[in-house]
Amino acid sequence: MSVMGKPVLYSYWRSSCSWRVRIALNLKEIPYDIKPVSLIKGGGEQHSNEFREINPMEQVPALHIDNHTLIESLNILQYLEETRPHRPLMPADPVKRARVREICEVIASGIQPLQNLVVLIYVGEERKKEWAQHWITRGLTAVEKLLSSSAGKYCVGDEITLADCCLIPQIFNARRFLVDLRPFPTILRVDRHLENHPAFTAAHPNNQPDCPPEATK
Ligand code: GSH
Repeated sequence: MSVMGKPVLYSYWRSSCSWRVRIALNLKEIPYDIKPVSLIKGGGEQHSNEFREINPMEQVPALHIDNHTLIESLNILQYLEETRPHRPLMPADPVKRARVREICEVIASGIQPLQNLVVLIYVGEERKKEWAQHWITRGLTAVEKLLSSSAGKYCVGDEITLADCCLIPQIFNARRFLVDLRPFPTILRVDRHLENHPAFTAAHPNNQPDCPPEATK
């Protein structure tokens, strides 16, 4: 008999990388518990000795699942896809799969790391907004170009894929840093199609147990 309990997601409410995984868990209807890790409190719980044992990169998310603890959001998404294929988030067609992966990579490697908390602290309070706007705009310009040939209702065709799990949190971050999104009509169209989707809404930062009440006002 299996003694495996519910998966536990180490997550921070406003973390776009945690949000990617929350969306996929919701879309696949996998029940999970959240263990909040505050990236702020006391200089950041991600830097504690206890959390460093979970993720030596001192970042969220981490997912405890099937008696293993996994780190790196794209790796986690892929594991979920391989072990829980019942609600696929990758297309069957190899070219479309490659399109999904390239959008995920551009966001996960080319945009998000440059707006990460450790990086913004290093850049400094004075320059951080301009810095984040510059790199997010540059990255979304590439994403818009990719979507102009791949998107239907969603990032790649008319089925929700892992690319959408990565894009929606990145749009939230763009808005947070007051990036002008008007040059990105395809990105905005995909966003509109997903803004009221229950799996995305439930994963939204404002609906997380560790979201501070003042953030939703
Ligand atoms: N490549 C990692 C992934 O995709 O999981 C990046 C994870 C990451 O950057 N997480 C951010 C974090 O924990 C939140 S979205 N930052 C902590 C810090 O900057 O101190």
